[in-house]
Formats: sequence, C-alpha cells, structure tokens
Amino acid sequence: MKGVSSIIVAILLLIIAVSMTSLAYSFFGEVVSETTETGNEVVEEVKESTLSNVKIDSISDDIVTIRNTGKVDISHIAIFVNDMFDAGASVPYRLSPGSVGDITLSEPASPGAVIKVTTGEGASAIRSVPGTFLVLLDASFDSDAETFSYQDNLFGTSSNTAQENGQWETDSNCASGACLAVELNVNGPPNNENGGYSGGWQKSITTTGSSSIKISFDYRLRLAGSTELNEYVNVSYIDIEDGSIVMGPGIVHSNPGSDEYRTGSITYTTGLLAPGTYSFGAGCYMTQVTATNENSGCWIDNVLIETV
Ligand SMILES: [Ca+2]
Ligand SMILES: [Ca+2]
Ligand SMILES: [Ca+2]
Repeated sequence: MKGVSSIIVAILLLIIAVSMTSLAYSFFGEVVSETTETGNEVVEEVKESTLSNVKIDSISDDIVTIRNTGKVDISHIAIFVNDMFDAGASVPYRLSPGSVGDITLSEPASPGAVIKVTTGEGASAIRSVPGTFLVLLDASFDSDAETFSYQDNLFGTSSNTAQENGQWETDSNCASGACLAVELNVNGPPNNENGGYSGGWQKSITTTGSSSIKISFDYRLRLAGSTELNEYVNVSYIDIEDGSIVMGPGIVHSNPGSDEYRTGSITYTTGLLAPGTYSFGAGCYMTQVTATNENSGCWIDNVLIETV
C-alpha cells in the first residue's frame, strides 16, 4: 500500500508541476505581450510628437496664421490668448504637412498679448502680438544733455539754490559714458538746514495719440559718509501722468565715515494719456544737513520714454 501511495503522490506532484509551469508560461507570456504592445504605443506617440510641429507665421489683427512644419497632419488645433482658451476662435480642422492655415480669434488680441497654439498631436507654438511701441525719447546723454534742462528745488524744496547744482558730465558714476548729474549741499555752509535740498532735470514730451506711456531711466545715488540717520537722499522724479512728485529708493546712512552709493533703474507705465504735452523730470532730494561736508548727489542716465 505504501508503494502505491508513493507512486500516486509522485504522479500528483508531476501533474501539479506541469500545470504550474503552463500557468506560469501563459501568465508571463501575457505580461510580455502586453508590455510589447504598450511599448509600441509609446513608440508611436513619441514618433508622432517628434514628427508633428507647428509654427505661428504671423499675427495681424484677429488673424493668426499658422504653418504645419512637421511631417504628419495636425488636428484638434486650439488657441490661447494670455493663457485663456479662446473658445470662440475659428480654427482649421486639419492641416497637412507644409500647409498654412488661418485662425480667426473671437476678438483681436492686444499688442503684447501672448498667443499659444496647440495641436492634438502635442505640437505647440508661442508668439506675442507685436506692440505698437513708439519711442518718444531715447536719451543716453553721451554727447550732450539732449535738451533736458536743470532746475533747482524740483522736488518740493524751496530755498538753498546756491547749494543745489546740476551739470551734464562724463563720469564713471554714469550708467555709461556721460549723463545728467545733480549735487546737493555743494559747497556749504549749510543754509536753512531743515528745508531740504533738491534738483532735477526736466523735459517736455508731446504725444499725438491716446496711449499709455512707459518711462524708464537709470540712476546712481551718493550720500556722504559724514551724514547722520535723518540726513538721507532719495532718487526722485515727476510722474508725467499728473505732475506729482515721486520719491524713489534712497540711502539712509549706515556706515559712518565712508560715502555710500545706490544704483538702480526706475520703470513705470502711466494710465491712458490723451494727446498732449507732458513734463518729465528726474533727479534727487536730500532731507537736511547740519554741516558743510554733509552732501549728496545723483546721476541720471538712459531715459527711455515710449508709448505702449
Ligand atoms: Ca543752484
Ligand atoms: Ca550715458
Ligand atoms: Ca548732520
């Protein structure tokens, strides 16, 4: 009986082993075949996105002209204006390689807006709408003061005119080459010491159309090392929109004994301005001094004024 059972057990074990092997084969076989299929799909997708390509040829008013620069058809074309999907735009249904098509936006995009085109194949293109920038003034001051005129007390102060001075000069403190300089508490003794000092350079700008105006300029400030905490200097300018005085960045003395400098740029854009003449000015303002050697100054360079 014992021998018979051993044989049965052996046969059973053999049957189990054979079924397991075949199960394992069919299981791994399926996995292998699925993996191969997925791999093929990935390869197809990679192939399509590498071969599909789109370019924006031009943007004019509400028409965005695109070109299929890839090797496969493009379809499911979508357009975004400043990241907003334009659901009302009319787009080509399909474009074959090399062909050109027009997208009509639901409304003309503003100058400077960012246009993005995407396709169902994964291609995309981005381009900004050309601006209508008109340069009203581009002054580097490298050969002269470019008809800017210097004025004492431009930023709210009212006396000390003998201690305020402006000159066009070539100086290593200019952003480059030559520029417009202002010196405050020039040669002492201090007079009306709590009244403050200011000086700046002005110029009128005339616009012929309604637009916003963008203004930018470079500045460098200096504050004498002999000053105390309440004797500080700010870069200052006249906002051409309403003629108001704007106090920009400044230096409050923190390192007794050595002169301190601060360099930077100011950029601002006005609201919509009606055609007309506007006055721009830039320079610096010093709060007060109590000694002849407490002085400050600034250098203004690269004034760029343009419509946007
Ligand atoms: Ca003066
Ligand atoms: Ca310059
Ligand atoms: Ca002082």
